Amino acid sequence: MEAVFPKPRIPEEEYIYPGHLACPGCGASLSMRYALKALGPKTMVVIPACCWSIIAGPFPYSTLKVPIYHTAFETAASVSSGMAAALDQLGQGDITVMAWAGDGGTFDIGFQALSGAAERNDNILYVCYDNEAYMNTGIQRSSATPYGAWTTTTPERHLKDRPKKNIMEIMAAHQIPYAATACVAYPEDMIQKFRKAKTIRGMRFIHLLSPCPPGWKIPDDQSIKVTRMAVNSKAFPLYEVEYGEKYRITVEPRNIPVRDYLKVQGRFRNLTDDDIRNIQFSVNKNWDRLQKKVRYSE
Ligand SMILES: Cc1ncc(C[n+]2csc(CCOP(=O)(O)OP(=O)(O)O)c2C)c(N)n1
Ligand code: SF4
Repeated sequence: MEAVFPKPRIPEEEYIYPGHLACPGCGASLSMRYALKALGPKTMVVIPACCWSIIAGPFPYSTLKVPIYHTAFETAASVSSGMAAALDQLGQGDITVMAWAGDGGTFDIGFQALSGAAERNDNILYVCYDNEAYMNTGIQRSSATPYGAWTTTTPERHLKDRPKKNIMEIMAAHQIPYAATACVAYPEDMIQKFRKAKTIRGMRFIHLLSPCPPGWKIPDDQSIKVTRMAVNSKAFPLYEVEYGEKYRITVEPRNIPVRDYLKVQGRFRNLTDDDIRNIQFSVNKNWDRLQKKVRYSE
């Protein structure tokens, strides 16, 4: 008898053309593909300087079937706020304005504009695709780079010695209507979060872990597997926060040791057993804290 498979819940419509300029296995390009499947054609995308400035292609070409506005590194949020206000004035407030920035453009250089937009509760969807370094300019450390990672500015014997900035907690502290983490290894979860974000008015923030084979030093065909390990080791929990206080875990992790996630990536090749124990300790601590917040929300 022929097997009957359930209908996939991922929309079939494509808003990204094949043949774009990302490296093979790039999580940031797949992230955009899923995001637009969820948001649909009434979307405008604002892109500051980052890998996506290249992936989108040189003017007048475009990888996307929706409009893109390329802007300066630090201005994704302020440009998006202005566009959303203008669309409101034109009676086109049903268009989703999506800022789409890397971790450098979000955690670091674009942070002031992002915090301003969040404090004003501007009507934008701000998405950070986080590949945990400044990849476009050759793998330099950002404040999203995890403790112990190799980058060109945190080379061997000078590995990153500070923890990753907790951007979700910072955004939650602005008490914005919606903040969520997501990743390409769980596309249904990701699409559900983008759909939810689309229905909310005001500031929405989505933090996407986006694997980068050259930056993480993994084979091109391992991006999804490695990202799934990030979730299952609790290094990158999948959850959402409403108005800064209602926390919900959306994918229950399988509880694998963080060592398994670190060991498959060349950027963590220099870690000692002690380093890995310390990382496991802080992953456990963050996970406990998150669970307490979930319990407090109930
Ligand atoms: C004000 C300013 N400083 C530096 C640069 C050079 N620059 C372009 S892209 C980039 C790195 C972007 O990193 P990230 O936001 O993490 O995105 P990714 O490259 O990883 O996609 C830098 C430093 C710039 N364009 N503008
Ligand atoms: S460097 Fe990394 S983020 Fe940039 S296009 Fe290549 S795989 Fe994607």
